[in-house]
Amino acid sequence: MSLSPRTSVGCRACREPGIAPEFTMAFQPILDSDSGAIYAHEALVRPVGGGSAYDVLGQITDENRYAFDQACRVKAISLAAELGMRSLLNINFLPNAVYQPAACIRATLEAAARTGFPVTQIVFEVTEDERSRDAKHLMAIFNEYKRHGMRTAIDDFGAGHSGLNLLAQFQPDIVKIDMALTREIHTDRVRRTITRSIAQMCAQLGITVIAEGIESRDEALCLRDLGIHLLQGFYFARPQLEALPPVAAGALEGLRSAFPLRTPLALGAH
Ligand SMILES: [Ca+2]
Repeated sequence: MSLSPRTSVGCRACREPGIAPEFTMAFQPILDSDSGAIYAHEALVRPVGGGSAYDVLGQITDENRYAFDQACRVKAISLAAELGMRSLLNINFLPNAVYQPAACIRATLEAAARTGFPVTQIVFEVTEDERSRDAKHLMAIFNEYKRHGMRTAIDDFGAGHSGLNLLAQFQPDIVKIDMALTREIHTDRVRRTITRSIAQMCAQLGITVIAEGIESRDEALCLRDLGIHLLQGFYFARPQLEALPPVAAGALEGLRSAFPLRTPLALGAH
C-alpha cells in the first residue's frame, strides 16, 4: 500500500477514482439459532455470472481500490434494498481505501437514502490483516460509522495476531470468530478452550459474537454449548448470487432435535 491513508490523497481518490472491475454480490445468511430468525446477511464479492471472489479481488490495485470499495458498498446496499432484506447487512470494507472517514462515507449514506435501506441495518466488517496496518485510522473510521448509527465488526477474529490489541483500544459491536478456530471444533479441546474464552471476554465487553465457517451439525452444536448462537456457514446456506438463500431445510431442526427447548448454556459452565 503506497498511499498514506490520512493525507490529502483522499481528495485525489475522489477526483480520480480509477476504474473498478465489474462485479456483483452474493449473500450468505447468518442464523440466530435460538430464534431461527436470520440475524444478518453478509454481502460477498463475486464476478458477474458467478465464480470466485479472487477473480475480482485479483484485479484490485492501488489505483482502483477506492473506487472498488465505494462501488462494493453501493452494490451491496442497492441489492439488499431490491431483495427486500429485513436483517442486518454485513459489508466487508477495506480500511486502506478510506482516506478521510467523514468524506468516504458519503456514497454509503447516499446509496442508503436513495434505496430506502436503513443505515442502522448496515454492519461494516473489517479483517485483522487490514486493520493491523493502522489501528488509529481504523478507529477513526469505526467511530465515524457509529456516529451514523451503523454497526462495526471485527472479521476473522483469531486468524491473525493483532485482534486482542485492537480490542483493547476499540470495542466493535460484533466479533466474528474465524473458521480457523471453528473448523472441527467439536474434536479439538484447544480450539474449544480458546473459543470459549473469546465468547466469555466478548460477553463481558458487551460485544456480540458470530461464529463463521460452520460446515457441520457437530460444529454448530459445539459452538452453541460454548454460548455462541449466531452461526454462519455452508451447513446452513451457501452464498447465493444476487439472492437471499434460505437456511437449508433440516439444519435448524437438526440443532433443535439435539436439544429441545434448549437455551444456551451459561458461559463458563464447561
Ligand atoms: Ca467477512
